[in-house]
Amino acid sequence: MSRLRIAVQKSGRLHDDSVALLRECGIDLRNVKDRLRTESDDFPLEVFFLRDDDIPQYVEDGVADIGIVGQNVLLEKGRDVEVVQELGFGKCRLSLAVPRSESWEGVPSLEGRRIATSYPRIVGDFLARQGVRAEIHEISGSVEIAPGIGLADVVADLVSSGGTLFMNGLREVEPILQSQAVLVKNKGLDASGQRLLESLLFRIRAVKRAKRNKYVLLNAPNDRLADIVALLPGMKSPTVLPLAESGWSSVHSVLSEEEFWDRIERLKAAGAQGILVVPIEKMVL
Ligand code: PRT
Ligand code: ZN
Repeated sequence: MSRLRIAVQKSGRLHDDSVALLRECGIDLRNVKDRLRTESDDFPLEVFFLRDDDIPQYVEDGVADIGIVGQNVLLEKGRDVEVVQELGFGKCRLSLAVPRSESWEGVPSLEGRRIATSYPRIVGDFLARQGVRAEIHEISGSVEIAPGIGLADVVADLVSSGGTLFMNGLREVEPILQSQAVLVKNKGLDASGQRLLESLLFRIRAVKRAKRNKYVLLNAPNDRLADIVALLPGMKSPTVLPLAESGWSSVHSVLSEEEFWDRIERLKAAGAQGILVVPIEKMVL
């Protein structure tokens, strides 16, 4: 295989983040606007721009070797592809929502009711697991208007901020699925394709890790150094360098997003001063 072929959404909510991720991996793409395909000069990658609904099938059929698609679409299409990496963008949930004026008595109360959704398979499986029989009406867009026009009693739709449901007089009552964009691969990818995928994954993981972490520099009085260093994990261990002013050191380390604020407060309390926090572009372990 000379080039790895990746399927990416042509336009829509996943397009920009997908292209940005490839660019952050050092893969420059020429002319992504209004194109059906493009190639990269600096990585053996060919990009197909498609509707997200078609991506699972293209990857299953091997027309594309890999693809970026939402877990919601992947589950709905039920295609036989392998998820190789969660990408952390395109986050949303598929949720049940009812008109705000109505009470909610739980999933069993859906028995015999009409549910409008673009995700009949996921919703159907969810109801079957709960032993509830309801009428699923598949509609391809503007699901949120279905109760207002008398088409359904309840909707199951994607939600991120909740603004769309709110504006349509609906209330989110039950999450069915949490979703984000994932990288999928064709299960029969050959050895050279697999090598290219590994190299792409190596870059993606370095970019993702870097985003989750910050580089921290601070000044520490030497008599407090032991306490301060103990608060900083670092990639191996923190770097400690003497400052020009005697009795002081500069300490450099890496902190993850989750522990960040807690550690910064404890570092200050332990005597750290002049704390600088800097973004990291790539992080290779
Ligand atoms: O043309 P194509 O078929 O490729 O695109 P599309 O119109 O089918 O999909 P698109 O671009 O809208 O979404 C692509 C993917 O983005 C989805 O499959 C999800 O994986 C992911 N995603 C993340 C979302 C949302 N967030 C989202 N909020 N997809 C859709 N929405 C819609 C939702 O359907 C509702 O209409 O946004 C509205 C709700 O948003 P809030 O913020 O008001 O709650
Ligand atoms: Zn779509």
